[in-house]
Amino acid sequence: MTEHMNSSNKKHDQLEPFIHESEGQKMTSNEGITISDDENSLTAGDRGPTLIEDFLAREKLAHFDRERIPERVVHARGYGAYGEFQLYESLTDITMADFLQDPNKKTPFFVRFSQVVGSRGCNETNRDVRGFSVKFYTDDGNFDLVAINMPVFFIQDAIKFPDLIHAVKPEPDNEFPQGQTAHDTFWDFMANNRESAHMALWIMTGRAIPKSFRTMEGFGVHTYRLINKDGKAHFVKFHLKPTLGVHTLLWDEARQLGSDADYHRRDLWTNIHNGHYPEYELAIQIIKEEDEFSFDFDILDPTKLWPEEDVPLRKIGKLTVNRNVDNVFAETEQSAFHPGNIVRGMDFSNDPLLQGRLFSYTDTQQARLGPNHQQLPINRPVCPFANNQRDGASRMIIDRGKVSYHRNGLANNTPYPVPGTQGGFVTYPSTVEGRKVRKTAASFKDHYSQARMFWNSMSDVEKQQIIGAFCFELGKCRPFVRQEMVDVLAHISRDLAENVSKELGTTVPDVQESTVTKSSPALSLTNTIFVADTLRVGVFLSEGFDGPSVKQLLATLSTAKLQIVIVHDKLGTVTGTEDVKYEVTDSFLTGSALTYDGVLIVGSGNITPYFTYEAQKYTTAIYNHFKPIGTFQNGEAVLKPLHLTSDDGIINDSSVNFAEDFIQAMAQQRFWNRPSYLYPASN
Ligand code: HDE
Repeated sequence: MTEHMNSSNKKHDQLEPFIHESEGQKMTSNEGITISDDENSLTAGDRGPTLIEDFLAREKLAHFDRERIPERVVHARGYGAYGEFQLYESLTDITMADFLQDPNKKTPFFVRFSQVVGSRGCNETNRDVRGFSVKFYTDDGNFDLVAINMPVFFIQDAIKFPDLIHAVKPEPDNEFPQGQTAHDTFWDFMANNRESAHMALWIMTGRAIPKSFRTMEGFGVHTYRLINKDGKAHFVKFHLKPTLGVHTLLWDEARQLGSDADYHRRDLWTNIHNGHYPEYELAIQIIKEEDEFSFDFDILDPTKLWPEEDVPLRKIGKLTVNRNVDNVFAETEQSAFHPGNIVRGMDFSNDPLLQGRLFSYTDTQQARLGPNHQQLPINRPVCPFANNQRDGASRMIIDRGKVSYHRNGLANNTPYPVPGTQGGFVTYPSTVEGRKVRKTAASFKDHYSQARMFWNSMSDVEKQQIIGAFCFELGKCRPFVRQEMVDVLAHISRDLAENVSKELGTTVPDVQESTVTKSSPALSLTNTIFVADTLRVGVFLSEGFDGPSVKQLLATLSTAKLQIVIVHDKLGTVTGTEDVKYEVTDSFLTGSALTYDGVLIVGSGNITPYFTYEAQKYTTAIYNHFKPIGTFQNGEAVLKPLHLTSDDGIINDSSVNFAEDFIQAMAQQRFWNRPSYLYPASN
């Protein structure tokens, strides 16, 4: 039994026999031969050559030589975990999908978060779209929601995907930059493929530099269909909404935090390990089939979103991520997702991007993992499976019997197909008509209206971040490419193009900007959820602090679900009056100001000059990144000499409800009224 064993979870039960423990075992070869010496190769004489007959050394080295498999061509760097999904209310009205019927049923899932561009070892705080793939192990087969953290995509037709990826990957002649979009070929692609104008804005927001996987939304992007038992279909889009809200880094923070390449996986693993299970609500937007043409955009176009104000979200259940993997290679690296993995009660739409994906994913898994990848423990369905497919590399199951064909008499014509009326998967009989053509539908040709709606929906701070991001990204490109992209921006918003141009030395062409005035408040992160749960408070504790009052304060903060990080001059323990002691989590040397969501400076009678110097350095960084600062007892003495120009988000213990006020400030997370020099446009 592993520490994860939970017998009510079918996936955990299924994995259990595959879990292999080496600890406490005698050492053997893969063939089971007991090994007596694992440090010396077999040689002819003490100083002689190694003998080829050394089957033990050969086996060990040959296996090592094959330890790596090809990384995913996109989304190579990713991190996964398990969880359980539970429905809020039955969706029988719109789908037959087995896992969407019974609110009492728990469906296990595996989730993999990823970055699109970088290779497996790239930095996790790079600006990039994030993948959010979920494999639901339903009782009726696997459903994969292969989503990203943005609701739209760069292109409309799958045939352009290799071009997009060639443009965004490191440039082929010199192979840099790694895992980033700030280079010529990417922006040259964006400028010359105008359908990407909307996505260009999304990737310049904080969403492309998420604070953590725990505070990231997921979007299925494409239009799918749900079908009920009467055969009635609805168009739907899938959403995943984190219960902690959507929170992002600032660009300057992302760059500094990048000194830890594992920033996001460390956060996810640690929080799951500590029992702070990330949660996401699964939501759908529904459009009736008869309303397919009622919108000012084509609902099949993946560069368009369905404004939530027009097509409301229906929250249908919750995903709780509650178990780390035992082995990243076996589970996360070998996981294989595919948007074509749908279950009875679902179907695709004609979205041309989705249609192309339906080919690409199985194909890529064949290349990466081989023809039997569905049999790997991580990918197996938890329901029974049987068919006449046989053999191939690394077959894991042993197919018993002579018969591997349909129709047969020898096995009583089994395995047998099940009619749609009795549980078999049936394709929705949508009408298809038209001549074979290679062309973009006229309804797919408006590239600027939703981009403008998105721009209109941003707060001033968000607009500033978008401008700053364009200045950085295009600033890394040659002047020709900068100008190409400013031309695109001018079609969306003249204001945006002018602000970016000021920094880049480009000129704004005289083109008609979009006249769309509509905005969608749901798109602005000022309207996300703000809670204190799991936020990290760096508590700067100096030797000799007032024991009882600090103990009481920290207990209150913990009750509010804040995570306390004790920071001190050095590791070990820090002791206050009445012998109250705390184990130090971070010293000023091992910690990093930007990993705290806020700080609490606790003074004492004997603050050392080193403590003052470091605490002030940390606090300045916290202040410049708009995060809350609390001072307790004479912690104020550390803060005062900094002469901070705004006291917005700075709480001192003269406040009557100090603990509550500080908790509330933590929940607010950023105080934008402070002066900012983070972006050129803010000067
Ligand atoms: Fe993917 N994509 N993609 N993609 N994608 C892959 O499959 C592809 C697209 C997405 O965690 C690959 O197993 C094409 C949209 C995620 O393992 C590959 C097109 C969306 C992941 C592939 C798209 C995605 C992938 C690479 C254009 C959001 C990570 C390795 C039609 C809705 C899955 C692999 C994981 C991975 C192809 C566009 C999301 C090559 C051809 C749109 C989250 O098959």
